[in-house]
Amino acid sequence: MTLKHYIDGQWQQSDSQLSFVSINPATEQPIKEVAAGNKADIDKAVSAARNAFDNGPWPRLSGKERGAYLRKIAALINERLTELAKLEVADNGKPYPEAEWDIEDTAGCFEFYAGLAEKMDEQDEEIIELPEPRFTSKAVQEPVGVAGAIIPWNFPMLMAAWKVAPALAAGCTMVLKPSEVTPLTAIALAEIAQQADLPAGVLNIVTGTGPEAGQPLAEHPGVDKMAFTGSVPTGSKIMSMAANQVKNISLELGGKSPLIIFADTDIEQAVEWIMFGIFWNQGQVCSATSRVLVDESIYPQLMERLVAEAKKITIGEGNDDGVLLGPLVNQSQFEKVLAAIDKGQQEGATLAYGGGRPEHLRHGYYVEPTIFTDVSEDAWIWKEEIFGPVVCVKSFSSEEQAIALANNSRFGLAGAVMSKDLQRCDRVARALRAGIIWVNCSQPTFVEAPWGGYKQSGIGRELGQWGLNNYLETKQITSYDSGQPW
Ligand code: TXE
Repeated sequence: MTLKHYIDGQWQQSDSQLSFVSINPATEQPIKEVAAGNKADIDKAVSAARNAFDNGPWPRLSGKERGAYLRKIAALINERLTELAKLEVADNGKPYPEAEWDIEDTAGCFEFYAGLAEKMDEQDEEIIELPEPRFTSKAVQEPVGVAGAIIPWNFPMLMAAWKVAPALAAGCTMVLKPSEVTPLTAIALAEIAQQADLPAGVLNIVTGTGPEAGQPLAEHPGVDKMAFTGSVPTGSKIMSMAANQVKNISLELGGKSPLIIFADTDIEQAVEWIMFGIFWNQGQVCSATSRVLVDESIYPQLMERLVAEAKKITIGEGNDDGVLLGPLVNQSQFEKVLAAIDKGQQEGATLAYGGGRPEHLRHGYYVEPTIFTDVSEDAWIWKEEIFGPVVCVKSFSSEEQAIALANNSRFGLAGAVMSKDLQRCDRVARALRAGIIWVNCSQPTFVEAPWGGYKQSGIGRELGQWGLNNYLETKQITSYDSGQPW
């Protein structure tokens, strides 16, 4: 049975009558057939969202009422936690414990934005002090309207939540297109929305490819705002499509995030954060620690410990006990990562560990944890996002050199610094040109704190109050009270 689109509160077949197959990357076997959406499906979904926004109750409900729906969604996600985590493992390949964090965080994201929706009732307007006593002015916040969201495959359900939860909290209605690589938990989210009695048209989910379903969504004149997470080239296309209609956009794109390790850092801790930073989710993380800069005085010891720990990583099917590294998400990502490793070797970098498909795994898109050293600053593998379990390690001789090396990138999503000298950490954190900086750690992400990139890593911030603001317009209302007008 082909899984359908969720449009206007109903399960609808695709206009195309076509479907595509979602593949389990550990077995390379099909999981489910999913409707292949096209422009006609997107048109239907956008008119449902438009109607729900223009004529339906959603934007007119109080924040408390919207918050109650979001809390119900969170509760239903938590009720299905194990099942959803298993679905994520099957569709994406990640180890089960990581999938469980994702689903817990997905529920947490809906809870958090329920809280912000509730607060909106009290913070409905801000009075503005004017130098002119004859006038009073206030700023009010209103939902942007119909929001479109296009998301990737690395954290399928969590990335849906990062967009759906704040949009709905703000009073927007939404059309979501999940990645064609991992559509299954987004479809489960639609079931949950239906079970939570979310009014029809508030959340619509159309599955399909980027060109067939994503592009008509981004180009649609009925969409007031586009939110996108994915690659730089696709983000750039979305930006051009939005430009034609001067559409509000937010983009969360790739990265090549550095971790700077100073000589006074505990080497064992440094190794732990590097390993987590680059190997969790198979390195398919926009903020992954893909460049490591180490003070030259501790470089040899750190490399020795890093390689020793990488050797211990258990690779295998995400549901198996003790597995730390699952398969990459699909064949194309597998080939892309192996080609990048090849390129690194051709460019003259030293392969300190890994570099291929593990010999004992004959099926599945598995790549060993891979560590490169002697990487030149001009090397492709130093500059470009690989999006796999591949880390480049380089030494430095001064703080200035470390900062310069870290900042010499077209990306600026995240960065990290480790040292016992907290003043130095703060100095370096401020000098790094990136939107997220971790001190003495790497990767921990909190729904309360802003998330987004500098430079080509994107535009705008998600999460926290910043995430809600993405879906709000600010309106000025100024009144003439009394006295001489001019
Ligand atoms: O990304 P795309 P892909 C990076 C990572 C990865 C590379 C390619 O380096 O190797 O991107 O991955 C939709 N109009 N990241 O090809 O194309 C597509 O259907 C509208 C980093 O999967 O950006 C999917 O839903 N939509 C990233 C979404 O865009 C289009 C996470 C992302 O796919 C479209 C993922 C079009 N013309 C990959 N073409 C991160 N920042 O976390 C595609 N899409």
